[in-house]
Amino acid sequence: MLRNLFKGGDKSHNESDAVDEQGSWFNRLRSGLAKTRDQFLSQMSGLLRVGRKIDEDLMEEIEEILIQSDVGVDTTLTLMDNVRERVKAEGLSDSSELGSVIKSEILNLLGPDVPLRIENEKPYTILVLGVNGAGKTTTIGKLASRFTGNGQHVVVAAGDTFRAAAEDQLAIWCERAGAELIRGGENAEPAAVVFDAVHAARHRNADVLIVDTAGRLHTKKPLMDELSKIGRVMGRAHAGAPHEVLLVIDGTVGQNALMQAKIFNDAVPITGVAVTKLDGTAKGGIVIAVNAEIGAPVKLIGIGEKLDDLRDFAGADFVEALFADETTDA
Ligand SMILES: Nc1nc2c(ncn2[C@@H]2O[C@H](COP(=O)(O)OP(=O)(O)OP(=O)(O)O)[C@@H](O)[C@H]2O)c(=O)[nH]1
Ligand SMILES: [Mg+2]
Repeated sequence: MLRNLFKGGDKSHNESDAVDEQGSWFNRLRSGLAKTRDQFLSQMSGLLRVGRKIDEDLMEEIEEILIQSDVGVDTTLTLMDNVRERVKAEGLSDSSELGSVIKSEILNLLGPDVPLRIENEKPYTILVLGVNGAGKTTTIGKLASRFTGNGQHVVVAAGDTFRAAAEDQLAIWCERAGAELIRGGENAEPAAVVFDAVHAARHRNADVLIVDTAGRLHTKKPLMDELSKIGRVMGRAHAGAPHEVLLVIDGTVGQNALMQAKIFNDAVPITGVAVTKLDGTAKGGIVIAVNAEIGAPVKLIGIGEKLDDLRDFAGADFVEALFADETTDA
């Protein structure tokens, strides 16, 4: 069943299912992150072997690996400052003791897990932003399936009206998911389409409204103006909307994605981030930097193109998967 594909998406499954799901979920996560892990862990495990003294040279080598994995300079420095403090406070001297400290400091930076959940708000409105090709429409399709699989009534707004193909792609996903699509046609005013969609969702007593938007021209002011207008229009049509502003980031883009995020955040304050395409990159370290740099938690990660490859982000699982090799307890 569809809802079983999403971790935590179904409260009714029994415990053995949960264990199977958990096991295969972790393996999928592990293989989805293989490229990042291979680069990260192979270098890291060499450094963290027993018998090497913890000194500044070692710390700098670790910093280099983190930066190469696209954790980013600022976040890496913060992380390693925290690690240095722990080493001092706990009087650690052997490099083999560092792994668990690094893991727990990464977890600290990630902050608590904040999964995307439909709260008691009808309709719960999700505005999806991100640059061209980041994975917005795909993520919306996967989310719509997840919600309809849970028996929720879903309306999707085709706010990307710049090209007909964008609506058609969304229409296919909606049909597959059993969600209702509100579209205005090519070149319709996006804010007007979204306004109609909020009213339609209210009128039909929908549980969830998800709004797709255009991604191109993110450096040009008109698109950002258009996005803030969409945000304002949603709030006018339904108090409190948008409840979730989900920024979709392409994990293969690396640090540039964080720069883009700041521009989007100025247009509409972001409440959560989905990092897609982690299966295609060795630079998955970007996930560690998101919360520290954007101030919004990673809520979803994409580790492939299949429906169940969009996952709730769980920091502890992510860190374990990053460090897990054959000799590590998963
Ligand atoms: N490998 C992989 N591919 C993904 C993932 N998520 C999305 N994609 C692919 O990325 C491509 C772009 O995704 P879209 O959803 O069309 O991106 P978009 O942000 O809507 O793009 P625009 O509408 O052009 O702004 C598609 O081919 C998706 O299948 C993922 O987690 N892993
Ligand atoms: Mg799209």
